[in-house]
Amino acid sequence: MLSKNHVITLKAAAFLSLSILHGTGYAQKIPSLKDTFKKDFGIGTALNNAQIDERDPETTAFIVRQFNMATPENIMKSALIHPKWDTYNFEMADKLVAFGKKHNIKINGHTLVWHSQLPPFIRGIKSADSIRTFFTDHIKTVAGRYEGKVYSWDVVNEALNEDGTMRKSVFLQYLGDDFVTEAFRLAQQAAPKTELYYNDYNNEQPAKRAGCLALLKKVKEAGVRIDGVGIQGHWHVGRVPLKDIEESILQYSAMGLKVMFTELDIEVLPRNFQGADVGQRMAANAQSNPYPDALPDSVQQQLAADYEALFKLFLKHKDKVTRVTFWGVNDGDSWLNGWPVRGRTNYPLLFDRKNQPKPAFGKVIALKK
Ligand code: 9MR
Repeated sequence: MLSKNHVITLKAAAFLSLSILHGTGYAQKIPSLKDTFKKDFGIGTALNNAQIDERDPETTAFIVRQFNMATPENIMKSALIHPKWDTYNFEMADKLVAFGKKHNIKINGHTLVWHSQLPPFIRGIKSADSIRTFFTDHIKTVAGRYEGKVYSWDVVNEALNEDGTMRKSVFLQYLGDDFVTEAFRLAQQAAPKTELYYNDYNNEQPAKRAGCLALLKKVKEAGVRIDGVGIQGHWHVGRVPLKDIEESILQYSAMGLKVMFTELDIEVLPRNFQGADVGQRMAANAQSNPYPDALPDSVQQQLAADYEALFKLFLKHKDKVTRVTFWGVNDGDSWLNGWPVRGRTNYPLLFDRKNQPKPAFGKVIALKK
């Protein structure tokens, strides 16, 4: 039987070890992803406003130790950076560039042309001329401003449907099929020294991949520069399509493109569809948030095995894969806590809500030991 004093002592000891774990220097005690994969590929993360603002010094130290590349999760999207027809708001994007410079983190701009998160004034435009003016001014202004300041751009994001045909976006509707080539042409003029990429989700799936290969071939055949393709990598635990991913690495790189995994996370909660179409939602029910307190060990182990298999594959093709970016620093930051059902507790990344490494982190690091 433990006495009351013993219990207090035990609690104090637990508290002390936790404080040591979280205190100054904690970030330095665990292995670093970017150092571990230094000779293989870049390791990136998505950054939100609080992280770019460096509101918490421990978080900043953690980010700087783990990652050497970063993509803004939202602040460079057109609704935020170009809120009105003739008004741009560069404040946060400038801060991000300064963050990257200060901490030696390469920035991937995200994104110049996307059908989602468009400024509200777009809805009022009903002429091809005006859409073309917006499209041209936007690319020239934003890509031009950050030339020499960002390392790369996701020039066009998510232009394809699941069957490989072109998505019916406002750009397709008013500018026609060639808008993708035109976007790269404009980006190339405004940012001749910046790497230019096409980015999408599910573009490792055979039908969408075929459409993606054809689209990117068209850009190349027009004599316009495109440097790489991003496979976002929003996958599901126990169902990571390794074979399709490997085929995709081989086929995209055979076209002379760098291959990147740009928004990696592995969903562990129930979902009745695959992908990352932000327009899709799911109704909440009694089963939709099964792990509000902790991830069961069996799922944790499956998640670890999935990440291990993925990184094994990335390493096998390290001559073709140039970057692996996680869509968030830790589980608490992930957009998957709010989509496609609001208010869930999700566990898709390598670090838990306190930036503690999960078993998946250990498996990934162990591949290089
Ligand atoms: O993670 C982003 C989330 O905070 C936004 O609410 C959402 C809105 O569209 O966009 C998320 O990021 C998306 C990325 O920009 C493009 N691919 C899918 C990502 C997840 O939805």
